[in-house]
Amino acid sequence: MKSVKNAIRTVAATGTAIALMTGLQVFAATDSDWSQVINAGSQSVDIVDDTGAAVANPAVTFGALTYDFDTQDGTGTFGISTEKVRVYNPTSTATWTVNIAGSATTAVWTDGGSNTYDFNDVNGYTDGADTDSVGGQLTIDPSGGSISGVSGCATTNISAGTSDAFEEGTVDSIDLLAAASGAPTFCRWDYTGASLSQGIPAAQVAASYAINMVVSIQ
Ligand SMILES: [Ca+2]
Ligand SMILES: [Ca+2]
Ligand SMILES: [Ca+2]
Repeated sequence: MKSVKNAIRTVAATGTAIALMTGLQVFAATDSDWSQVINAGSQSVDIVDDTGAAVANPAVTFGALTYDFDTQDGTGTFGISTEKVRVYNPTSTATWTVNIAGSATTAVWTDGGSNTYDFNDVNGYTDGADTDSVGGQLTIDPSGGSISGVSGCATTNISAGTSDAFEEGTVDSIDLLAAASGAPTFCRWDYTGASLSQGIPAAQVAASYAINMVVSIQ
């Protein structure tokens, strides 16, 4: 009789245990579903150094010239190993264009005083029908530059622009490089080597001149 009681107790205890386990599985979830969304970023352009760090104050120094009673041309290069144009495309859109423009269409090279010359005169070395009264014209030829993918990104369907000269109100920006349909997405590229040629008016006063140019992506 005693052993039968024990058997019943054992069955009862097992039954209780089963009921408890069933209750745990249904009501006390110990696993949780975590989620993380990664949104696409925005296409952008920056000037970076050879380590990929942003350059605080990018600059181009044209080769020094000597005063000339005639017209002459200053030359320089936009995009060098320590100041690369870096294009960021953290999106699924393949196409973009990076161009360069004056800080204003009415900008001129200036020595900070009264001496200036133009960067976008359709007449070239002499003044034409634009807002200022000085000649001068800047030509940019990106075609000989080099494009390299960052972190193994391919350069498929990415190409440098062609030579063009600024003309106030007509050519206010010049394309440096562009990605056509089929270019890689979620990638970065570096560009260097755009040739610059600035036509300077005859008898331009000897001084140190500056102008500010801006790169942007569309
Ligand atoms: Ca002008
Ligand atoms: Ca002008
Ligand atoms: Ca003018």
